[in-house]
Amino acid sequence: MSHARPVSTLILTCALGLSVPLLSAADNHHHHGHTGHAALTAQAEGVLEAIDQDAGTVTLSHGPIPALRWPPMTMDLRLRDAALADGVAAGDRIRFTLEQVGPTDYEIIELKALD
Ligand SMILES: [Cu+2]
Repeated sequence: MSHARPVSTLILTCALGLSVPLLSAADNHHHHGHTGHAALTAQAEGVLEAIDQDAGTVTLSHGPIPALRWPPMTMDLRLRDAALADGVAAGDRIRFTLEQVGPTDYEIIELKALD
């Protein structure tokens, strides 16, 4: 393992990069707080770097995610359900779906290994 870069710094970078576009998108959207609004989700591919079963998180390297305006990066993400990591292992190429759960907060709601 050669994880020289602290993951927390990378998450912060990710969140900072997101805050401005998300705020302006919210302004344009005229959101009135009604329920039943579809959650923002995005699908992407990457490499699973590590699984933390106890914390319910994974570390992954993902390619660009245009829907979120994310550049390629390595980051930690929370699993909606820890069982999502049952069929995958560190080093697997994966496809995953993120759902936005807060202003700069995302959870993995689907995760599966690619061939
Ligand atoms: Cu990221």
